[in-house]
Amino acid sequence: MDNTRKLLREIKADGMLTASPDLREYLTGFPSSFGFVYTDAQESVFFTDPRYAEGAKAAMKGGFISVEVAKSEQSVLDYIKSKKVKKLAVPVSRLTVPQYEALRRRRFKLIDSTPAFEAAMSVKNVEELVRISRACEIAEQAYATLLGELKEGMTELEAAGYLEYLMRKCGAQDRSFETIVAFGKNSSVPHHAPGDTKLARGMPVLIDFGCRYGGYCSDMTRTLWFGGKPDEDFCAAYDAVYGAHAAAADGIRAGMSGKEADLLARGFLREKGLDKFFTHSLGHGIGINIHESPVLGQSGTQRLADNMVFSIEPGVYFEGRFGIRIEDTVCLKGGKVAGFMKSDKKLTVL
Ligand SMILES: [Mn+2]
Repeated sequence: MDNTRKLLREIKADGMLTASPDLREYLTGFPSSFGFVYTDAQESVFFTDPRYAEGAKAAMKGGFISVEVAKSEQSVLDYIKSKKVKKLAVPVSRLTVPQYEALRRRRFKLIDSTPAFEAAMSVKNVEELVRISRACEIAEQAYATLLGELKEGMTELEAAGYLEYLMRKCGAQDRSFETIVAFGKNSSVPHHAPGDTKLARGMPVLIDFGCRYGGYCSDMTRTLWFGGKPDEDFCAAYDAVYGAHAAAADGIRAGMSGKEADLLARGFLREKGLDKFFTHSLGHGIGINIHESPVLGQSGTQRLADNMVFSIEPGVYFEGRFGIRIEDTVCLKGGKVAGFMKSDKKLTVL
């Protein structure tokens, strides 16, 4: 993948310099922990260090981007200065203070490239959609296997570790964020850190997880009931969250703002008197980053468009008792929501 020229066209600058790992990966398709991508009308150069040079050369062979070993950040800036670049686009909010100072000292006129990156990255191309779809498939496959393996006495950490192992076994390169497994009342903390709580009969189980495939993330949450018959309060709350998920999935249209999308689920929960327990946003964009544009929440001003990928994840949380969240990764196609995920969202009782 080479998105360097596409980005430069959108940013009216003489040159563009990018050092953030996620933005660099978006530009080059190549993951690395160190490097700079420089692009102008004539060339794109990926400056990196010897740990990545060989891999990068192989990955970008035949493409527009050339690979050079950089001696230092200063030498990269000197190179750009030697090309008489005046207006230089950089992701301003990602710069460190020393980086900013170094750019100022060389008297570049800085243009912020962040908005162009966010807009471009939120709309996926066919290759990106294929990778996300596979990341979703792997997550679902691993989850289906895990369900058969959940046993009384198993700890949250054990279940989280096993799910991560299953995703890798199915071909994931990594998890997309720290897996959340919450047993019993721990589920009332939306981002509970798994610990040594043991699974017992008569407990809700909340699992929020995802994996990375070809650099792209999936994100999924299921809440199930383990052992015996779930109590009435839990079932009623589950139905409400399930309904809120369906209201959003059926109602979201291209052209809506993220705030309007969020209100579909929030309004549904309000009718049930549960909106005050829905303490987070409806969803977030998913791509190279597990959280990116667009925001589907009260502050979401960006309009939703075809080929955007985001989560739909309404939830309700009752402190000290239990929490429920149901989350799918979805894409907008033909103006409507098209799901990547096929696994059942109805209440599973094990
Ligand atoms: Mn999520």
